[in-house]
This record gives sequence, structure tokens and C-alpha cells, in this order.
Amino acid sequence: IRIENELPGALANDQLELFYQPQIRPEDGLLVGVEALVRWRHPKNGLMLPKQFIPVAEETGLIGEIGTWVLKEACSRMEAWQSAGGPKIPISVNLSFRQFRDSRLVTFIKNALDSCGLSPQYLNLEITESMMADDMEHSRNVLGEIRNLGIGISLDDFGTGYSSLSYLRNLPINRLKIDRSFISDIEKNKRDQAIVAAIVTMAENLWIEVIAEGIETKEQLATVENCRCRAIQGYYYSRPLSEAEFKRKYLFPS
Ligand code: G
Ligand code: G
Ligand code: MN
Ligand code: NA
Repeated sequence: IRIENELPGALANDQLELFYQPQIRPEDGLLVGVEALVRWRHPKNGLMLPKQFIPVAEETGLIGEIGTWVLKEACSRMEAWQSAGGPKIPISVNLSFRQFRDSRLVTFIKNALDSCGLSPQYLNLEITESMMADDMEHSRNVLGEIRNLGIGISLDDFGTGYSSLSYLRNLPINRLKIDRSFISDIEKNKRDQAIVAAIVTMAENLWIEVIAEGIETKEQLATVENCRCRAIQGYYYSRPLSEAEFKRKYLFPS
């Protein structure tokens, strides 16, 4: 059976799951946020990663329903964790191109927040530069509406697009995530160090938060900290975790 034929069943049969990757402030090890990442608990193939089914979902249009499910689930988990005394941190959700272009997006987001009662400041949406490319004017309007609701916007994979700086200039984002291609070699590569340091300084002056992605080693961490980057996400701290593990290790450690 092909993935596209099975995918509708994934939703209907409750086979989608969110995993959670912590975002940490290295200075004191504090949890400052979390990114929700979708998984498909496939009855035969086991746990499937987004790259194995998100592209198919985009093509078939099922990404709309999946994205709506992800938004609702992420918001309701965060609300439940906070109600149980967990930390007041935002949860990040990845948007797909199709979702971003759907005229009902803002309604879907409001519904996700309203249905569980999560305050908008605890939701953050991750968009990529490539999603903005073909219609900057539209992108700016949609993002403006979302920001006006009090929701955060992260520019994901920052630095890999064709005109990263014009996105920063034109879009109402409040956080950027430095792409892991700038990090993988950073402890040896002076050019990458210069770029990351410049991104951090620029973002500071624009009042935009910065998070470095893909930190895997303590050398990378030290180098990035030296560039004055104050938040990181990466395997060095943790891979994406199941909810149970994320709660035990990060939300409610004993
Ligand atoms: O989860 P992984 O750790 O394998 O994620 C790979 C990529 O899949 C991420 O970079 C992200 O862009 C994408 N992704 C993960 N979860 C979601 C989701 O809920 N919706 C969309 N559209 N993309 C996602
Ligand atoms: O930003 P994006 O949505 O593309 O990021 C999430 C993806 O990055 C997920 O697939 C996650 O598993 C992956 N990821 C997170 N931290 C690391 C890391 O330290 N190294 C590598 N190689 N991938 C990472
Ligand atoms: Mn992301
Ligand atoms: Na990224």
C-alpha cells in the first residue's frame, strides 16, 4: 500500500503523535521553549518521520487537516502542562506552505487557541524563508494579523533563503532560528563564526530573538555562546522526545 493511500487513515485512526524538542538557554540550562514535531506511529513501519510523509501530505492536500490537528494538539498539550504547574514557555509549531496560503489559517489558529484556552503568547509559529518568496505582500499581511493576536513568529532555517535580509526587513517576525548549516562546522570555520556573530548582533538591534539550531557538541555550544547566542536547540541537549519523556526530563523533573 502506498503512503498516500494510508495517510488519511493516520488521522482517522489517531496514529499521529507529537514529539517535543527542548529549547535551552545554556547560561543556566533553563528551558525557554519547545518545538513540536509530528510523527506517524505507523502500524507496520513503526515511527515515521515528517520527511517520510509531510511531502506527500503537501501534494495530496491532506497537510491542511494534519496541520490543523498539529496546531490543536500542540496548544492543548501546552495548556494542560501549564495547568499542571509546568513552565510558562511557548510551544513552536511548523507551518507548511499550503497552510500558510490557506485563507482560513487565522481562523484555524484562533480555534486551536480558543478550544483549549491557551493564551496566544505561548504559541509560536515557525515559517521558512522559502514560503514567503513568491508573495511578500501577502506574507506580510498574514503574519501581521497573526502577530496582532499576540502569537510569536519564528523565521526557521534562517540564512538559507535567497533574500534573508529582506525578509527580516519586511516581515513582522520576533524570532529567527539560525539554520544548522551554519553550525555544523562552526568550531573550526571562522567564516561561520563571523556570520553567526553578525546575525546575533543584527537581531539584537532589531529586537528579534535568536536561537541556534543543530547544536550537537559542547565545542559547537561554546563557539555559539562566544558569538553571544543565548538560546539553542539541538541533540547536544536532546533529540525530540515523546510527551512522556519530555515531561519527565524537562517539564516535571523530580
Ligand atoms: O522531526 P524532524 O525532527 O525529523 O523534522 C523534520 C522537518 O519536518 C522539520 O524541519 C519540520 O520543518 C518538518 N515538520 C515537523 N513537524 C511538522 C509539522 O507538524 N508540520 C509541518 N508542516 N512540518 C513539520
Ligand atoms: O527547524 P526544523 O523544523 O527544520 O528543525 C527540526 C529538525 O531538526 C528535526 O528534524 C530535528 O530532529 C532536527 N534536529 C534538531 N536538532 C538537531 C541536531 O542537533 N542535529 C541534527 N542533525 N538535526 C537536528
Ligand atoms: Mn522548525
Ligand atoms: Na530549521
